[in-house]
Amino acid sequence: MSSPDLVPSDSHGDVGEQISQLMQCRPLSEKEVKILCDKAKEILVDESNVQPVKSPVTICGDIHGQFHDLAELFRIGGKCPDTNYLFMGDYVDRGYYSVETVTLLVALKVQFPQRITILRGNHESRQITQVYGFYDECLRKYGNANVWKIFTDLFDYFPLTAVVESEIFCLHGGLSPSVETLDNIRNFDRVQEVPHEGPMCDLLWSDPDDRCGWGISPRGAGYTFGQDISEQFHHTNNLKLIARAHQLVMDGFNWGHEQKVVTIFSAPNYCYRCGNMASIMEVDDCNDRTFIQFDPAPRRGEPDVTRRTPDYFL
Ligand SMILES: [Mn+2]
Repeated sequence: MSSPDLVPSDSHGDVGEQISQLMQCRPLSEKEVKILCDKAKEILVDESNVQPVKSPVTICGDIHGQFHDLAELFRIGGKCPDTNYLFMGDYVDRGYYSVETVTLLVALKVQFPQRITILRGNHESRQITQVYGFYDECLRKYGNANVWKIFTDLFDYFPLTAVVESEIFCLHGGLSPSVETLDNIRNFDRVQEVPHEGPMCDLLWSDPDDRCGWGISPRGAGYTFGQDISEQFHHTNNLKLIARAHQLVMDGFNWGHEQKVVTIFSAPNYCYRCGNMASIMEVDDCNDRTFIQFDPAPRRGEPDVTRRTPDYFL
């Protein structure tokens, strides 16, 4: 049974119109989602496991269904396609608007395939989304699990990693003891559910650590990796930086391993209660990097709903 009050009628299949509708936080119909995801699959299937990306580009971390904060991100970072974007996964779960968030990003991918790259996070998975909110949200908003099935089938096609100008290696989690070179990553078949172990799992689950070498991850998936591991990976693959997401950091970004690794987190006040700032990393056409931090967008129903003067550049 559909929920007509929650899901507006078809916007006639025009992706530009759908993007306008989604920017107002109004989800598409199930039929529109199916057509949109079919188009997205045709684009994503041709992308590499290590998708090459050109600068300038703005690199973003976890969003987790915080739609109004994603709108704020576009307000301060610039709209796509005026600004090129690289998102490093975890679009769904936790927040209340996973449907609108992931549909908007997929619609932007379809409309501007050269302007936005959307990598896979550990939450872009059938198993994880059944526990952390996306599945339930789809049931609530559409009355059945069809939209959840359509999206989780599409997630299998999302690229796992990207490299900006052969310098910045971007991925959701981190390194893997089974991966020495970028060619190792290029050579495996990513079109599958995120496995419980192995290189594809590690890339989406691992975290950098202060301890040297490989460690057992407290998450129960992936590994921790030390500065020695990061340095060896940079050396082998002629890289300058690993940009990754996956961990809440209170300033929105956090350097590790003597600036060989940076964590970027783009969900301000994560889960509407963590009190953290969010950030995005702009890489300009000289490959110079600037972080822009931002606060949560005002939420409906909260006392302060007026727009504040932006102080993001302080
Ligand atoms: Mn994650």
